[in-house]
Formats: sequence, C-alpha cells, structure tokens
Amino acid sequence: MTKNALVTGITGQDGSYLAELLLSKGYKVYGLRRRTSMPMMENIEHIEKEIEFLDGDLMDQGSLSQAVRIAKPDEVYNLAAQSFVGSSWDQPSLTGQLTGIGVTNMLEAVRLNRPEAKFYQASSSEMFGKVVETPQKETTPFYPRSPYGVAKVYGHWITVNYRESYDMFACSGILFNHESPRRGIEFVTRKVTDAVAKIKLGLQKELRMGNLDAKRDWGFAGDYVKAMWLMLQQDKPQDYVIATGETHTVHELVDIAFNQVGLNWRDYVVIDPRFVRPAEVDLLLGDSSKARQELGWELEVNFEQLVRMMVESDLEKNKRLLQNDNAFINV
Ligand code: NDP
Ligand code: GDR
Repeated sequence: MTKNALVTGITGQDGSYLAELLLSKGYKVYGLRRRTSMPMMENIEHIEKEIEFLDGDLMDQGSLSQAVRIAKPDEVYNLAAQSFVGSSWDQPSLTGQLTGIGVTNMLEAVRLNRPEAKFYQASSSEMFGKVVETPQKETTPFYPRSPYGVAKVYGHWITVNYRESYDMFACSGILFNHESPRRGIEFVTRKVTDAVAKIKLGLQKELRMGNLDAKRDWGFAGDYVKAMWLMLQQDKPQDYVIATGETHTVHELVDIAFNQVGLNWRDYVVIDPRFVRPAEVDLLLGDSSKARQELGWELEVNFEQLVRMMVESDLEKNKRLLQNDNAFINV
C-alpha cells in the first residue's frame, strides 16, 4: 500500500533530497510550503509535479493541523526552521519561535489529528556547542552556543517529551553539518565553492570570511536524508547521531576548494570581523556508531568528494549565468 509522507521545509536543501528519496520508494509526498512573494523552488523544480503542496507555516498552528488532516501521513519529517546560525543572533526571538516552538506546533498537529504517524525532528550538532566531550554521541550533554542552538535543544527535548508523554513514535536525528550543491549560499561550504567558481571565471575578486579555525564534521546531504528515513522504519523510536567521524577546519575547506581550480586561497581570502560570530562552536566531531550498527546507515561521499562536487556544480552554474548575461547583452 502507498505510504503518505508530510515534509516541512521541502524547498530547503534536505527537503529536496528527502522528497527525491521518498518518491523513489513510492511514497505519496506532501510538502508544506509557506507563502512568499517569490517562491524559491530551485531545489525541487525537477520533482515539483510529483509533490502535493500544502500551504502552511510552522508558526501557524491551524495551518499545520489542516495539512496533517489533508495529508493523513504515515510519516512526518519536520525539517522547517530558521536554519542559519549566523542570523539567529540578528533574529533571536523569531529563531526561538520558529526553530523551537514551531516543533511543538507540529507535534500538536500530529497528536491531535494523526497520533499514529511517525514523527522525525531535525535536531542538530549545534546543540553540543561548547566542547564537553569528543567525539560527540547520543549521550553527550548539550551546551548550545547560539540562539539557534538553544532553540534546537528545545525542539529536541519537546520531541522526547511527546514520545514519553503520549507514547508517540517521535524521534530526532542529531545531524552534523551536511552540504551539497543545493546548500544555501550563506553557509560556509557553499559560500566558498560559489566564490571559488566566480573568482575563477573573473566574476568576483575576493572572498570575505570569518573564523577559519573552526572545525566541522561535514558530510553529504544525500547520504544524511537516508538516515532520516531509516529512523522511521524502526520498531521503536530512538534518537541517533549522524556524522562522518572526521573533522576538518574551515581553512582546509578553503584550501581544497581553491586548489581544485588551480588558485591559492591566500591571494583571495580576506578575514572580515563581520563574519566572526559572538560565540563560536570550535569543534564538532560526531560518533555515529549507533546509527551504523542499528540502522545499517552508511556514507557514500567523503569530504574531498563533497567539496569537489560543490565546486564543479558552482562552476557550471556560474558559467551558465555568464552565458545568459552575454546572450542578453548581444540582443
Ligand atoms: P534550509 O535552510 O535549506 O531549509 C529550511 C526550510 O524551512 C526551507 O524549506 C524553508 O522554506 C522552511 N521554512 C523556513 N521558515 C518556515 C516557516 N515559518 N514555516 C514553514 N517552513 C519554513 O535547511 P536544511 O535543509 O539545511 O536543514 C533542514 C533542517 O535540518 C533544519 O531544521 C535545520 O535546522 C536542520 N539541520 C540541518 C543541518 C545541515 O547541516 N544542513 C544539520 C542539522 C540540522 P523557504 O524556502 O520558504 O525559506
Ligand atoms: P554552522 O554552519 O554554523 O555549523 O551550522 P556554517 O556553514 O554557517 O558555519 C560553519 C563554520 O564556518 C565558520 N565560518 C563561516 N561561516 C559562514 N557561514 N560564513 C563565513 O564567512 C564564515 N567564516 C567562517 C563559522 O563560524 C562556523 O564555525 C550549520 C547549519 O546548517 C545549521 O542549521 C546546522 O544545524 C548545523 O550546521 C549542524
């Protein structure tokens, strides 16, 4: 029998890969989409016709209940959030309302309208924040370092609480950073790979950055959405850390990306205090042995392959933009 899935955050990086995965498995996919003046459909335009969109906003309880009633989901994936850590200092209340309380809104919509649905919450390694223990695993205490991280801790614990209070199948994936050519342009990997492509093509002169010493455990988003799905196929709801088990500095990221196009990053990178955060997460390194053993989850793309994939994609995208501009000038 066809299963129904409801995905919030479907237009984002993870939403697009997850929707592809669910469609390939024969799911009927419903996507919650908020109203914007210019819909950002770039990540999902290739599968747009296969998705049923429902209007709603994570901060509007009624719209969530309505979406759940229409979709009658077997599985709910709650991916929507204000997900950029940097912006969470500029919009701390909004981040708390959306990334934190929004989770309660979605859980309530499920509890009241479809309590038998399995629920996935997009928790984050940002919850670990300040280094208490490495590598970080399911039992490592949280010490968030940004309004975003604090909001995610709330979202995580309210998911645990609904599981324990109402016996719902609600679980969280504590995902470490994962990237792809569909990553938002403000996140460091994409900011770097897009700039490398533009500098190579003569469209940009320099790259302004913050802290190059921060260390992250970076994986490929396409691999990580498989873990989300696997968590909801288990008999018992549990939380899992999803990570590569390798950590790299931002500095290494920059070095590999510039090297790929035959340039030296020292000639282009400028440190700009505007991109240094009020409080930093210095080191993330995850231990996902529980997920590997219990879910059979495996990685397919390593860090260097990921950076290469993103640089290649941004070179292609920027070449196309350049060709379109030239065609426009020649008209
Ligand atoms: P994105 O920023 O790419 O996507 C966020 C999605 O949330 C977009 O579809 C956005 O829609 C939607 N959204 C924003 N505000 C609202 C709202 N008020 N109501 C409904 N939808 C809204 O994030 P990712 O795909 O990278 O991440 C998915 C989830 O996983 C997020 O919760 C993130 O915090 C979490 N996470 C991500 C990690 C990563 O490394 N990528 C690691 C750990 C956790 P719109 O297009 O309209 O803006
Ligand atoms: P992060 O991702 O904060 O880890 O959150 P981001 O790519 O924004 O930053 C990673 C690290 O790079 C440093 N950095 C810079 N970051 C940005 N964005 N721009 C810069 O110019 C720059 N220079 C240095 C940052 O200080 C940081 O240390 C991501 C998001 O996807 C969250 O939603 C998710 O929960 C976590 O990953 C896990």
